[in-house]
Amino acid sequence: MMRHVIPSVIVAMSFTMVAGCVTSIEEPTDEASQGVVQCEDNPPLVTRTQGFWQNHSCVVKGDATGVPLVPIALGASVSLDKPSAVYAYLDAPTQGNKQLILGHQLVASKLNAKAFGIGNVEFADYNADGVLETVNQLLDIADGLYDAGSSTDRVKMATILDKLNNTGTEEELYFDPTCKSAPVLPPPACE
Ligand SMILES: [Ca+2]
Repeated sequence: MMRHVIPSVIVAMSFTMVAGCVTSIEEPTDEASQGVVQCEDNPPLVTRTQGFWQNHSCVVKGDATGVPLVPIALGASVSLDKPSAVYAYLDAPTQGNKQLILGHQLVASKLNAKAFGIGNVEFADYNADGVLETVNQLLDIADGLYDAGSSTDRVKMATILDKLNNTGTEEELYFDPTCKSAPVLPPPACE
């Protein structure tokens, strides 16, 4: 009896192992051959500052990633449609204008979210309810404050977005910021 049972168990096990191996080997091969890049649930928090975005209009235009990063909306009524508009907006002196102080950081944060797919990254607990807001949630709140927010709330949000924009500056870029190399598509965002 044992002589019959053991071989069949071994045969069953080796089929399972082969099936497991085939599955794990073929998936990445298929993705690589199709050029499909999987989204990451926890992508690295890559960011660049206002200064970077002001000085890399070619990236804003889409020459580095193949995807234009404009238009960038601020609240419900302002839209920066061209790289030159982004440059001019970031170049305007704030002179203590809280809406503009927030707007500068908001533009940079939205460019970071678009370029680096960091919208779903949890970053800061703006409303102090013990739960971190994601970058996208913070951007939504910031849009509302841009349209109609107190000076205090605008400065509070600007400070958070400033921190965001400075947090990932040491992370490597996946594209050539001089736009001299072939464009590299941005990583897909996870739903
Ligand atoms: Ca919260």
